Amino acid sequence: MRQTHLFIGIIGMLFATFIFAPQVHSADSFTLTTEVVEGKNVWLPATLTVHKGSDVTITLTNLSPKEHGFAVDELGVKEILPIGTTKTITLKPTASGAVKYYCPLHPSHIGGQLLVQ
Ligand SMILES: [Cu+2]
Repeated sequence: MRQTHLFIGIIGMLFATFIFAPQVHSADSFTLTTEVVEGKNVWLPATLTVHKGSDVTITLTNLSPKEHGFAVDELGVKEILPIGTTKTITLKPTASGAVKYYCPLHPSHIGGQLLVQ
């Protein structure tokens, strides 16, 4: 009986270790589209939560009737997407905080941010 309790205790501890172990995020991936919403060009989603030091993959698709771009100055990213095209980029955030992304072709285009944790 004592051995059964010991066995259950060990299994419980292993289970708890597995469940409560810190989650390690080594990769993040997102799909963004540029669209026209209420007459304004927008990248959606506007906020991407990513993890410092992880490889972030972003697939960009331009669904609007104009050419648009995607740029993140801090990470050296600048892409131009002709109408109806898709590009996949990868980046690796190295510092925590909010990093702005925007369309380099249209200052009025609503961009967004990467929240690096
Ligand atoms: Cu644009």
